Amino acid sequence: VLDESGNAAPGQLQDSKIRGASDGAPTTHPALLAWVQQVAELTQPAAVYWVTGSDDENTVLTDELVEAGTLTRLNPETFPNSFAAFSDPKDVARVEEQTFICSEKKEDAGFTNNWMDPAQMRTKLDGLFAGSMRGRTMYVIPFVMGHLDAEDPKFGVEITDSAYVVASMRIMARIGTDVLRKMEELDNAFFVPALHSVGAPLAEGEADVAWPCNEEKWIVHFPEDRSIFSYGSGYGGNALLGKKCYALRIASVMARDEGWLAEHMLILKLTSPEKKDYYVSAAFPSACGKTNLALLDPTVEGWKVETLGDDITWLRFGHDGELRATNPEAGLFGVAPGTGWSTNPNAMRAIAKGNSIFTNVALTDDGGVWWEGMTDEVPAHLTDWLGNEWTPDSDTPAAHPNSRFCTPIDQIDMLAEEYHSPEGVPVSAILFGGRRKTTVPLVTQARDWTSGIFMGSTLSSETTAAAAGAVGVVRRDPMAMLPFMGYDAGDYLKHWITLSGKADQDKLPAIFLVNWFRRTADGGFAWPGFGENSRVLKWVIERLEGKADAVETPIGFVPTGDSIDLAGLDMTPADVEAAVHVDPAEWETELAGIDEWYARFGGSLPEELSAKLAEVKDRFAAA
Ligand code: GTP
Ligand code: SPV
Ligand code: MN
Repeated sequence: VLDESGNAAPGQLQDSKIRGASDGAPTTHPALLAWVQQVAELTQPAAVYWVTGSDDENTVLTDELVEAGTLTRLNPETFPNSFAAFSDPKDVARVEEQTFICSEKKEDAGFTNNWMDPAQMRTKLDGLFAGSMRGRTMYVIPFVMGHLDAEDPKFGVEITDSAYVVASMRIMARIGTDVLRKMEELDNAFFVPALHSVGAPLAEGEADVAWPCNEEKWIVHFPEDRSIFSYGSGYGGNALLGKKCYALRIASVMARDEGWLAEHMLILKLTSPEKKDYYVSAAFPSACGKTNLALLDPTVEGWKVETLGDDITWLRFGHDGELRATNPEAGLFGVAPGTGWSTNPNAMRAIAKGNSIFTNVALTDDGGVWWEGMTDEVPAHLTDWLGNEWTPDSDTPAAHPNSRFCTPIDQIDMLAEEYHSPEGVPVSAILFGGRRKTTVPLVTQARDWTSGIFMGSTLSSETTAAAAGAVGVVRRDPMAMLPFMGYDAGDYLKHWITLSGKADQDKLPAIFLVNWFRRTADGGFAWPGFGENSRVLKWVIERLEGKADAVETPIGFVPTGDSIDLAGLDMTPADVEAAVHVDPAEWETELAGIDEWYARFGGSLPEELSAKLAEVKDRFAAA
């Protein structure tokens, strides 16, 4: 049953009751062995399986998931080695109401996070996890966020009772035996323990359901311990614990303590017609356009875009004082609806190579997948994400609005080679953006670095289907991190200010605020978006080069009507002027909203930012 490394062979399991979870385990890492043993005793799985990450193992696991009805195998000719999963209809998005930061002190979690006393929470979790894996296999997934050969690799181990999570984590992160060996080599390195259970134990002989989960869901972080507990959900950011839970919430706390930044950002590389390379990071809230911008197919003449990351960026000031960005992930967990051959051909080409897991999309009659916006032509017949017959006359969407594709990042043809470099890339510009129908211009350049942090701190956006709850409500989402800051929001903003204050001020990136979602009076988009956003990127870079014109407004610099390249686009400079218009009446309301927002920070708001707010108000008053 065990191979030479002492691991169970693919598809064969260790029986935890007979031998104990750590007997025959493929590691000598003492803290890991002890934790696995302790979790097995608490959760009582039928078997323990140490994940190697091999292709054979993945084949066995996905075969089992197909057998169990969790995965549907797609047509191998059109979607090789690809699968569709359909979740419980009540388990379709991150659950922010049930997400907790259990710091020792309540004020360290801050007003943006749910908090519970850690001792009380531990008692609660012990109760929930006791016996929670009965009748199931407990999988142990060693993983690293970022590069295995990074200077200080960030290890984690996820224990989960969901094979769907194992198959998805294999796409989203570097996992398995190589990681385990590296942890051992580095003196049995520290790892973030991340415990996940769908919270659906099986009694002897009880049949399983396709998507086990629990009505009760808890996504809990202990920032001081650097540990994660997730109970009751099998979906995305709730369950793939390397992603939001580790690489943002826990990593943001590590970053605060170690002097770097963990951000909800994409990274892209732009090459100008003069063959100069620039790297741009952009923070937009969930389902507000990061993946689309990262994979942009430029429409503007002579410019090239390559991608490095689409969701999470770790930023460090390098030895030369420049801000360097890396992507800690290995896959895309992208919003399916709106991703199509016309809007995002690079994503479509990556998906078409196979090796993908789709969740809550619709199925075509020939064993493929479909979602709203994938093709201009709507199929005459589909099976919708709920398993119902669907035709274009149906009045519900075929795919859930938060349906996702999960695809290895190295299947992207336009992946920049620098993705593979642990040193990362120097960032020239940072964009903050949100989804706003009014008020916020297409693009605004911050007057200076601190004004840019002010823009980030007041970022606002309409809520989307990426989180459970109402959609379309405007909320403040500082640096697009509202659901992902692992500590007090004021301290988080202060960290941006103090960290950058120590950096080489001449090398700080320029900061811009963007809004692809502004509407015109007739309700249409004021800007065509998607590939056309390359025209805005061109303006951004030309601002850095001192080549593009701008108009000064109280909130910063916006393009003149003719400084945005409109060649080949059915738009006029007057349309650009409308898209970047700063309306004093709208801004009066906006500034009142910012006042309310800042009031919520109490004493923890950095005074540099209240000073910036006063400055913007003065500029409006003087205008
Ligand atoms: P998360 O993965 O949830 O963090 O989302 P994301 O920020 O990567 O958003 P994504 O790029 O997946 O886009 C979300 C939705 O916004 C999709 O339905 C897109 O079609 C739509 N979208 C993205 N970019 C644009 C744009 O430039 N203009 C318009 N109108 N819609 C866009
Ligand atoms: C987001 O909601 O920002 C996502 C999807 O990227 S999830 O992984 O579910 O967090
Ligand atoms: Mn995201």
